[in-house]
Amino acid sequence: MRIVVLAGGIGGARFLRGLKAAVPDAEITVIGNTGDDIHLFGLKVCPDLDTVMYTLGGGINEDQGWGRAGETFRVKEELAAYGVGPEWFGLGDRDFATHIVRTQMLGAGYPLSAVTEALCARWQPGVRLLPMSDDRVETHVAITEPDSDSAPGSGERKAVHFQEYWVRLRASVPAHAVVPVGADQAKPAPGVLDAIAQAEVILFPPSNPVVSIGTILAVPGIREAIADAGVPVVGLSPIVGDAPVRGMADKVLEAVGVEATAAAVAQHYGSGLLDGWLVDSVDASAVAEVEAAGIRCRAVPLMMTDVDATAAMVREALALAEEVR
Ligand code: GDP
Ligand code: FO1
Ligand code: CA
Repeated sequence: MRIVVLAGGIGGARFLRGLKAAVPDAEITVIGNTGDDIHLFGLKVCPDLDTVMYTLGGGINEDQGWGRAGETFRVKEELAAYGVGPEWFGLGDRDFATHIVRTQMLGAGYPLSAVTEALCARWQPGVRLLPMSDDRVETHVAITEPDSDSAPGSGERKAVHFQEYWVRLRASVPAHAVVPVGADQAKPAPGVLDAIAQAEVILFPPSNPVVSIGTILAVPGIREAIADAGVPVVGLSPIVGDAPVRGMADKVLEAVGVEATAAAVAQHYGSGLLDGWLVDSVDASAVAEVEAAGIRCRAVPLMMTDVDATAAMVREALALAEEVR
């Protein structure tokens, strides 16, 4: 079966591990979010692509969900000794090598899609991992800078990179707006539209609906291709019991005027895009509202506690896809 999955980082990667277990012979194409990408120390870092690649390739730090297992931070310490930051972003020594290879290849003229393929030749993730675009897209968040000891009463309104919002500020202040800078000018990467057109089913894992899947859908042509593919599109809620399982989805949903509930996220995607939606069993009362919005909905356990539980979620998603086909 040809399956296309739109993926952010941890939520997408863990879901994909369950998908590979549930459907071992599936031909899986992953369209990865690159809106979280950031240039640091002269290097291009692609957190969500790397999280998928390391998770499926067996190199992930399992407890953290991002970065490499067995990581050390010598390079970061040496940079700090030169006074070179940012100190708030934890780039490890093993991970640095990935960014060096990527940046070297980009500098030599290879597009990000070719670079990603080259990196995956080592990790063998067992899926075809495509960046959503080869063009630079960077999600920025409009905030009011919180007061600090060094800058009391600054209260400055400004835009910061999404990583700064999440990793430095831990989403501790409201997001006034979330902007995928460059998305409107970006083209889908080679292979993206073809994979969507040839898919037999399209899945939205429980990834962040704004800064992961929302960013991918903001690349002109991708949303339209999914809506026009004529195959079931089924999503799984990242919101369980009116809160994200982890991360800051509630904060960025608020910025786009969407309630942090499983039903509201389904309606945010809309019946023009989604055919089916899974909510967690604790949100069973949301099923009627989602179905009233024209999206077939079921309540099943949605906690990705281990690969077996995740594979069971995948089977429910594929069963729902067959119901709406
Ligand atoms: P990120 O890029 O690392 O933030 O990862 P994604 O965008 O792919 O996924 C983040 C989302 O995954 C968050 O909104 C979480 O609520 C959701 N998530 C994480 N673990 C689980 C889980 O076990 N079950 C469900 N339903 N959602 C989860
Ligand atoms: N997340 C953190 O919370 N703190 C970090 O220091 C951090 C470093 C980091 C380095 C490489 C990488 O690929 C991911 C990293 N992440 C870090 C995770 C990542 O930035 C975010 O979880 C996601 O992009 C949020 O959507
Ligand atoms: Ca991410």
